[in-house]
Amino acid sequence: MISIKDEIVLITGASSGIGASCAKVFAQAGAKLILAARRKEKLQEIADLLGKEFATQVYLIELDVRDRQAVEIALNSLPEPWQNIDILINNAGLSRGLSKLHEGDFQDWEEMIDTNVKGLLYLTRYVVPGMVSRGKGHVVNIGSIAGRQTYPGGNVYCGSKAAVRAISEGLKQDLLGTPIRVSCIDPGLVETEFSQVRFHGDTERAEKVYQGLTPLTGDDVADVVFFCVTRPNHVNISEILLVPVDQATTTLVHRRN
Ligand code: NDP
Ligand code: 8X3
Repeated sequence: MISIKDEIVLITGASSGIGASCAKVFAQAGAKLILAARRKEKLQEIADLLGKEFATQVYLIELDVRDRQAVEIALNSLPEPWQNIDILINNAGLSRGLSKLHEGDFQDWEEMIDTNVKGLLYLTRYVVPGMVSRGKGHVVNIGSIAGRQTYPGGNVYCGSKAAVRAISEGLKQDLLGTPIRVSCIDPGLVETEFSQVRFHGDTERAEKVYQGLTPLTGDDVADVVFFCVTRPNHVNISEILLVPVDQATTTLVHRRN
């Protein structure tokens, strides 16, 4: 296992769920964190907690990853000690709705594609050149089981995550010959704010997604991200699919009630 002490880790979507769990696991190991999301007050709470618990140095960016110019400005205006990003965790993402494609909502589609695909591309495009010129770096993209298996009503979300998978593979190929590593982590059901967001705050519907089964937690996924990043430098874990024991495929799940 390699040490990530004092490495600079940029995590998008760090205000909740998997991103917040990644922040904790990397803080515990002594990394310096750049945390990005739209809800700065949530980021601030996490930074305060990590500062108290692990004396973590944290730099916060209030950022909408869909806004290319904002991404460019945020990255170009990083204070000097924060500029050399060692690890990029492209985690910001969301699903909206579960409609049939031919009845789908245009705004939902745009939100998913702009966040999950274009946002990930923007971050990657602005961060990876520095990694290449320094000869050091790791990009971890959070994909999904949904990028491997489409389910009814999943159409555009599944398409966006299939794109994450293809983009991760493309980036790995394009970086061949450099020491930069690229991993795509594809979780199954993880209980976070994900379903709340998908169903626009309908808590009852969101809770049903996890009813009668034991879902993954954000911490479970963060452990896997941490494992990938701390392998020896010559080892690249290209992809991982992790699911709860109660989930076999996107639609085949075991519920106890
Ligand atoms: P959460 O809703 O708990 O977290 C999503 C994070 O993404 C939040 O921090 C949110 O922050 C951020 N985010 C959303 N849109 C934007 C944006 N435009 N700009 C910046 N940040 C944004 O869900 P999860 O933790 O579950 O989701 C994290 C990733 O994991 C996503 O990519 C999701 O697709 C993926 N995933 C989730 C699974 C699950 O079952 N939960 C399974 C497989 C993959 P804010 O609102 O403050 O901007
Ligand atoms: C989230 C998992 O199956 O709800 O990516 O789409 S799923």
